Amino acid sequence: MKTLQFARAVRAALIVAAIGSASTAALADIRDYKFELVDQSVKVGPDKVITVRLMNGKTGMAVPDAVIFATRLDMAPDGMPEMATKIVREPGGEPGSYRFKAAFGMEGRWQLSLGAKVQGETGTVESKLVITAQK
Ligand SMILES: [Cu+2]
Repeated sequence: MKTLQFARAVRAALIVAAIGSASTAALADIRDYKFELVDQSVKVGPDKVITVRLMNGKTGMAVPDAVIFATRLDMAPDGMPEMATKIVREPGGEPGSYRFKAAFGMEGRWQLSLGAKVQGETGTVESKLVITAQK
């Protein structure tokens, strides 16, 4: 009886360990992805196009077909988090590149926040990028 209980306890512990390491691996995987700006600066004005690439840090390759579900562009880096501007997806670009159009109404640093799902990965990629608007 004692042996049987011990065996069950060991099996339960192994299952817990296996689940634990599986979820840790999934989290580590999604953290390998990040967005990066193609150009660090943009001209002040309406209808400016900005391009980001989604990179897989393990392979060094750009990742196509991500589903971007959240975007926000505001001046949080210059102390104006409430100063947000409308941002829309813009078609075109190379695979693994994602383009957006926005009006940059003021010089300074703007923060682009992105949330995305990657095909075949659990979790979400969240990146905050700072782009400088110049005259
Ligand atoms: Cu501002």
